[in-house]
Amino acid sequence: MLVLGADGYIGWPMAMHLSRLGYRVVAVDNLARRRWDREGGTYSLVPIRSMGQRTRRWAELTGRRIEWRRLDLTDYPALDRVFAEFRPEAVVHFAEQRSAPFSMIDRDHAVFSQVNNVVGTLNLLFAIRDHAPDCHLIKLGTMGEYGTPNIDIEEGYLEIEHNGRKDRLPYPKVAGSFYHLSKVHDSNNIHFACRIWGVRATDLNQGVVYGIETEDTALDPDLMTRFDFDSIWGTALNRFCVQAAVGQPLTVYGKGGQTRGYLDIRDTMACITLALQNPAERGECRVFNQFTEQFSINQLADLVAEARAQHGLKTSVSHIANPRVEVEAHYYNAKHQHLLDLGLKPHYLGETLIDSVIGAVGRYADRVDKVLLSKPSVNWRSGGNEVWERYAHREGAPRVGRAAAARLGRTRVRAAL
Ligand code: NAD
Ligand code: USQ
Repeated sequence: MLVLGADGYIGWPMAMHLSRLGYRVVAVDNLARRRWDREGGTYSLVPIRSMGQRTRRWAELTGRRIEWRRLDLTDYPALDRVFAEFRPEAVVHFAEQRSAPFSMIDRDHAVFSQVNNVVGTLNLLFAIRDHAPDCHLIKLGTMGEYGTPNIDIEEGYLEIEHNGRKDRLPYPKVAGSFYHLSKVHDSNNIHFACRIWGVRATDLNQGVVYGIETEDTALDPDLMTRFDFDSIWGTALNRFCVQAAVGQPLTVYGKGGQTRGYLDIRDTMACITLALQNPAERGECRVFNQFTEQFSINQLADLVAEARAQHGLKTSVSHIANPRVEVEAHYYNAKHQHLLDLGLKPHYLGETLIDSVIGAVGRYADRVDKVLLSKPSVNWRSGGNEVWERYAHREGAPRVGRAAAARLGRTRVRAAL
């Protein structure tokens, strides 16, 4: 079993989870995410260990081995060698640039995000065709591929009747950033590979994931996974919990009616395991919407405020100018039945918010850098990255900022092409 993107927020807990279940796990990552952090002055609120330290600690505590390989998916010869060596039965693919704001900084970051994600996934499809044609590809897509249409969102496909004829076609996608669009392009490529080569694939359109504790990350501090809170990598819910903990108002962008699907990281583990244990057929491109509840941003802010109020703590909320171009009040009804049918037993945010997010944040509140938490740094119309610029000019700052970021983007894009 290959877990691609195994150094990431979800990938590391997933590698441990599958190892615990008895799979032989090869953990693959190019450590790009740690480089992007160094470049932008961002960091995980929860201290995290290197992959070498993590896998060693895992083996010490459980007697199970996770094999660790540093590899860039856009480097086809390297990917080809790993596939030829392991011929995996299944691949869980997390290894992409996953931040919408990062992809909107400038041309370089948009091009980089799409080349990294689309080329990486395309390479993977060829490696499967040539070395492991029976392998089940489990690909992390995103609910953001669909955008916010004014009709119900189905799971991947839509029955359409047009001019008296009917067909079942991929659901129309109107994504909201160059990052989200990279996932749409991936979905099209995966669908095509299933049709022409008989690849078996599950494309998981995942909602926003929250929480950092799984059975395995809780075993030892060396096994913890990352928690992002800055305006490039931190999701709204993570940011709200940290803002509240350090006494800053919660930054709701615009009206706050933006509604998305959400799930607990423990349910991510369960969903991917269910997909793995109930594989797609050869030639099938199966799409599951992977989330358990939907909330608007205003509802998230209220939930955080209510959870804190139970402990006598006050929380303030501010509606600030929206840096993104998105609909701020809309219809949203997304189906998510397939994983429930396979047996998913969801955790719910209202029941776990205090334990799974607020509690963890409280323990690390003294590590919070308020500059990173403050107003958004990337504007959808004009791009730029204000936070990085401020970091670049700070005394003792690492060599970060837009120029460095752009240089990195150019180098990586050239290398990938
Ligand atoms: P993450 O950034 O923490 O992890 C992604 C990992 O992939 C990083 O460790 C990075 O170094 C690696 N990577 C990126 N490009 C690579 C390449 N070319 N070769 C090898 N490794 C590469 O992200 P995450 O939050 O764990 O998300 C994992 C996946 O799930 C992503 O594809 C993301 O789009 C998707 N997803 C995440 C969420 C969420 O809320 N976190 C929601 C929906 C979908
Ligand atoms: N938002 C705020 N305040 C903030 C930050 C964000 O109101 O401080 C708003 C945004 O404008 C947006 C909504 O919250 O309307 C969601 O933004 P987000 O940053 O929480 O999540 P998003 O950019 O959609 O991306 C995250 C992950 C991404 C994943 C996606 C799932 O970073 O990898 O694909 O969630 S989904 O949203 O379903 O597409």
